[in-house]
Amino acid sequence: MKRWQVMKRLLPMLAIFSLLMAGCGRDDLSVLRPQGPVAQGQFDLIKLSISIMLVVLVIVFAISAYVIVKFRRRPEHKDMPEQVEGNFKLEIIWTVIPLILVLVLAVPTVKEVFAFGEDHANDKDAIQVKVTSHLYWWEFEYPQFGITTAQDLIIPTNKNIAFELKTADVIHSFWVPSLSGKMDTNPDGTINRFSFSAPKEGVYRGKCAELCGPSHGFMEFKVKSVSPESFETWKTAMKAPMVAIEDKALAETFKNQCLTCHAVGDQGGVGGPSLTGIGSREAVASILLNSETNDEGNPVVENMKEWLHDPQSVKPGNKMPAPKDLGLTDAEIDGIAEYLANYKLEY
Ligand code: HEC
Ligand SMILES: [Cu+2]
Repeated sequence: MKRWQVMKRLLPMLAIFSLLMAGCGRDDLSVLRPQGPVAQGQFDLIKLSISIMLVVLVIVFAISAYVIVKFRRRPEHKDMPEQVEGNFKLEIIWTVIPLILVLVLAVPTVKEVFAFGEDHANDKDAIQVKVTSHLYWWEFEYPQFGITTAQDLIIPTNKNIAFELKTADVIHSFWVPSLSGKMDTNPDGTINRFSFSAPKEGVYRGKCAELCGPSHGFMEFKVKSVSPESFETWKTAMKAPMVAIEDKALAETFKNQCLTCHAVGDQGGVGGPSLTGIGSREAVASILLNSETNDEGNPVVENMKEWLHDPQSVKPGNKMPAPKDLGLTDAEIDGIAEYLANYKLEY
């Protein structure tokens, strides 16, 4: 193949790669903009190892460039150059230097790994959160408060959050890039623990980081760090009784067809994400972002309708039956969508 033909094939690939990499630069999904102490420690490690590598790279390249220029073959060089075998001093130097570098890397790495795995499970002051991953959604249980929610993990700014991770089906991985590294959720009753904190108020996006099925890429969640006062208000609001649908017939349909799997307030069952206060979540089904502006009016209602009219087109392979297959009419679906979108929690 001629050189330009190779280039013709390589260029589009490079273009696609740069586009893909540009996608990794999202502010709220970046390891390079740490927002908490755990992520900061890990970012410092990245910087340390890259600096060491850069120094080694520059020195090695400088020496080889010097040697290539200085000792290159000249026209007057007719004889075989002197052959050298071994140099004790040099060999010691190039064994000891990497050893020192490895030590410089190892000490903070081990320290950081242990800090990451630090177990706050018995820390009375930490907030305990049991995370259960499901194809394709996240469940968050707060055993200290008797609260279970989904998709948006609400935490106070001033506490360590002690996680206990498990899965309801296959392996997933819990990852909030700006707050900490990844932690797998393993089947067979294995429980993984770790902790982090988010001292600044804000919304941090999380992703499943372990390929788990066709909608893996849509398996997002959000960590919402709020002031301690807001957290208290949120806790109370979560425990309030369910706000029912006004229309009696629609309320009955909702109860029979939806509350079998979903909990709302003090009502409902298990198998699907809790819908309590879903109107104030960051997204519907974790991926239809409610913050994105939308010409058709209230984005929460639009997203809710989009999801309820055809959940499979939003998240292929997800485990929610389409409401129209449950026998709901379009008008009923729209009514429930309005109700859920306006089911908000003040906090
Ligand atoms: C068989 C159990 C089941 C039934 C019945 C069911 N759902 Fe779901 N629902 C799910 C599951 C599982 C999900 C999570 C889908 C995902 O994100 O992967 C879900 C997700 C949702 C979501 C998005 C939640 C979020 O976290 O943003 C809404 C809204 C919802 N369901 C509403 C309804 C309504 C309304 C009905 C009744 C018409 C209903 N569901 C019936 C299982 C069910
Ligand atoms: Cu996944």
